[in-house]
Amino acid sequence: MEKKNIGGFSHIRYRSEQLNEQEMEKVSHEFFQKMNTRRTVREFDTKPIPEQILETIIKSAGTAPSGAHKQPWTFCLVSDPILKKQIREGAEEEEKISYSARMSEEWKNDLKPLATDWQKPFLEDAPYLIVVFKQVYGWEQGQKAQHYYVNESVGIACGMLITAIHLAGLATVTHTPSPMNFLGKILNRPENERPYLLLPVGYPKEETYVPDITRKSIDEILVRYS
Ligand code: IYR
Repeated sequence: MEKKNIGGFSHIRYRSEQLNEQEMEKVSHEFFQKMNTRRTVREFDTKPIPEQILETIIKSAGTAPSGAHKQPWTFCLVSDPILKKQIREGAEEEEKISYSARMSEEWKNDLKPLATDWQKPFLEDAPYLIVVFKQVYGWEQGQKAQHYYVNESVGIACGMLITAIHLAGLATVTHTPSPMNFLGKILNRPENERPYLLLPVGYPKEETYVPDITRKSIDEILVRYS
């Protein structure tokens, strides 16, 4: 390994895998096609999945870039049925209030095409829940350590997590019960960790339906400055 000392810190030579333009086009197009088949799923099969697969998926999320490389994330992998039930009950309690009192009429109208309501059976049906926590600060050698760009870092890691779930042929829904402090209590998380996202992971139910909606076209999302 070729090493260099830069500013008193060890650096290693980086070599990226070089593709020719034809290969680049093929690989990026195939990746787009694969990603374009991802859909948010709200009905899951209870069929078990080897835990090693979930561990590898979480390792992929852990490769995300983060502010000052602080890696300000914790991924809780929940398969214990008692905890899943408690999480479902906690989420439904909040969601019931959200749907009946906290969400605006415009918000509820916007959600109509998605056919969601306060009931969250997927939190018990899916064999795993990944509860992502952001660390608003860390602990290094017994000292409080500052974390930077925590929301951005954890958001990027969650994007990579969702990608890894999809590439494994599994499904998820980005569930954000609000407020979600019940998650820290149920999972007994330390004070520096705040719940960020709740992802049930499993096989989609054999016969399930997703909204017949389309994605914005490239012309709607891309502005060129050439
Ligand atoms: N958090 C609620 C409501 C909800 C809000 C949005 I914005 C969505 O895109 C979907 C649902 C729930 O999970 O049902």
